[in-house]
Amino acid sequence: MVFSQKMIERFRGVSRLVVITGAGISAESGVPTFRGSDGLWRRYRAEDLATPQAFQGNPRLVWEWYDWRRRLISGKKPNAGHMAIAAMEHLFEEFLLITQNVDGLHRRAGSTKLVEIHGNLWRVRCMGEGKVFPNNEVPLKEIPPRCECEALLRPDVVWFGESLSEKDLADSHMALRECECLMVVGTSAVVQPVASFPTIARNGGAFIVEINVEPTPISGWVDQSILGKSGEILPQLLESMK
Ligand code: BV8
Repeated sequence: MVFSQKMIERFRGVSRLVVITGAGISAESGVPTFRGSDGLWRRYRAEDLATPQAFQGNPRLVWEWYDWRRRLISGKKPNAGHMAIAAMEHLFEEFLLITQNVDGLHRRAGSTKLVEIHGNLWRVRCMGEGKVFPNNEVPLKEIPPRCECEALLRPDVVWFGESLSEKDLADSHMALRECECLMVVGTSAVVQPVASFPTIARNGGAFIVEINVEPTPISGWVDQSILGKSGEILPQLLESMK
């Protein structure tokens, strides 16, 4: 993959980088995406099951879906794309990774400067007391799982129709406004409010690069749209940044 000279020079001069990732970055780890043709989850349509209403109506079904995803993800590992992003956080004075993924693979790859803006399916939240704690049981011992206080536990993720954490939004908006370069990797750029994050960076004057295997609604206006697999492109991009 040959990057434009303009892009390589642009990266070399950058001290503040933000990266946004979606399900596509985990595809090469064998984790299906939500909306792609390979998406095993299309049978379940995230929009139908990842909602408070679905959980209220049938917590068992929703937890069976998450238990199935947790079992699938537990057998996968971060790919070269996750590893490259983890390495990038040491190359820039200011770096933030904003991931929509709840699979935990960025953390396992070593990323520390990250916002898991849709939560993490390896954490659970008590519906009674609101307490959040890790749960790595694979498979879950009981479905739906319950807290010691007897209340139902839910996955500590942001469902459709739920607001994102104010702190995550504030941290993300500040980084997007101030960054000199934004990389948008492996997202169909349709789920709000993250789908509007590239516009915040553009309004702040950032150079925007997209990496995806197919065009998305932002491909037409970003500075550089790279068509390719993130697991192949990101390691090459990392080399060109050094
Ligand atoms: C909110 C966690 C304020 C759970 C997820 C009506 C009622 C209520 C809300 C709405 C409404 N209409 C619109 C909304 C807003 C809604 C929304 O955006 N809906 C969409 C469907 C239009 N958003 C919300 O509800 C958000 N909250 O707005 O709060 C509010 C409150 C009340 C009422 C109104 C507003 C909350 C959204 C968060 C939902 N939670 N996940 C879980 O995962 O179980 S979203 C889910 O989608 C995942 O997080 C996922 O990451 C995310 C985005 O999808 P992508 O990551 O982009 O994945 P996708 O499969 O789509 O695309 C993969 C891409 O990778 C593709 O482009 C593919 O080409 C590419 N790719 C594939 N392989 C590779 C690759 N690229 C590179 N390399 C490869 N190898």
